[in-house]
Amino acid sequence: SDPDLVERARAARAALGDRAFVLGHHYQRDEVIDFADVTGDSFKLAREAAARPEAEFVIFCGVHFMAESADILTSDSQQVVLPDLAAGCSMADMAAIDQVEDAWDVLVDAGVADDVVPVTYMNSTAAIKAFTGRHGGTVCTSSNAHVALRWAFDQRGGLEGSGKVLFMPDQHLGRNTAVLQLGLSLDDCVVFDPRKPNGGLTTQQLRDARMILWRGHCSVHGRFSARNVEEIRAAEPGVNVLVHPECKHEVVTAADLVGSTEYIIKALDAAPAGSSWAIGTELNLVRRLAATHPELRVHYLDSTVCFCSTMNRIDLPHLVWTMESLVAGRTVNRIVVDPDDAHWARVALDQMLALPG
Ligand code: CIZ
Ligand code: SF4
Repeated sequence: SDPDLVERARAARAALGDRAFVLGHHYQRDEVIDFADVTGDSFKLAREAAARPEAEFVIFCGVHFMAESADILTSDSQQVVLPDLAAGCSMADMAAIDQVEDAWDVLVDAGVADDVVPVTYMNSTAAIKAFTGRHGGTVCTSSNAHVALRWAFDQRGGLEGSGKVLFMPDQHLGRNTAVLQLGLSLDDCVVFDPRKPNGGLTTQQLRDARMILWRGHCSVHGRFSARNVEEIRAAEPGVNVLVHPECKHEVVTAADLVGSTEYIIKALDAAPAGSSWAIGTELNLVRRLAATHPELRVHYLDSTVCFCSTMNRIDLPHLVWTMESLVAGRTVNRIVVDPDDAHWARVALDQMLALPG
């Protein structure tokens, strides 16, 4: 990157000192990660932010829903700042609160709402987390989704009972977890499409379903296919295929290992020298893993470039502008969650933190 900008970033960072804490998501560009005080997945970063009450400014290098979670978990006097407000998440945007409220009305009309416990992935707006809290559900991450689902079914008599989960917004994480970790069948899962009347489902389908999966997906992880797995196995005998659970069911079943970004990082840290890996997650992270593990053969599962375009919006110019503005006494791009939503989202986040294991 531009040496001038790097110099300006260093100067602004030094001027802010302990007043600022910079968080960097694993999918961020290297030029941004270089200035992160801590790196992590969305869950780890939200907790790191909450553990820094002395920081006046939390500069969140990630996407909008992550900055919202940081605002919910930090104190009112702390300001959470997102260096580019256009850094959204297409998956989170696939579940708008009015669509979810309408979907709940469909469940009420079908006579099944009392059986349903909502579970929302961390990758959702604060409004969806608040909806989940108001309806007695929980947030989950890709590491604890199986625990969250078991807990949700236990609220309605266990897996053998007649309870159901409304899982938002990622249909793939919901399906993969229900089928591969809870032992439900694909037939137990239906997809609720908010663009269709009644979600595109009959009342009977809603009554029979155990998992009502919101029709959302990640535009990065959703691109990998079973063919990518076949091709890398043919090209690279002995390769270990490791993918994120936001990938399609066909990809996850074809892979050798499935796990969150933190899991992927730990798996490579523990991998024997000389072993070969094909990773199905965001490209900034895979490139960094390849660079930090010269003793391994690290491949990208899909040879076509696949960054998360919104993660990539946070670049060094935006970070410099943000830090220089704060140095000059101007708070820019502050993320503030509506207090009522923040309260109920916190209820759903606290429920996740109280899950066993
Ligand atoms: O796909 C993402 O954006 C992930 C895995 C986020 C996170 O850190 O949970
Ligand atoms: Fe959203 Fe996918 Fe990008 Fe993550 S990688 S921020 S889920 S679009």
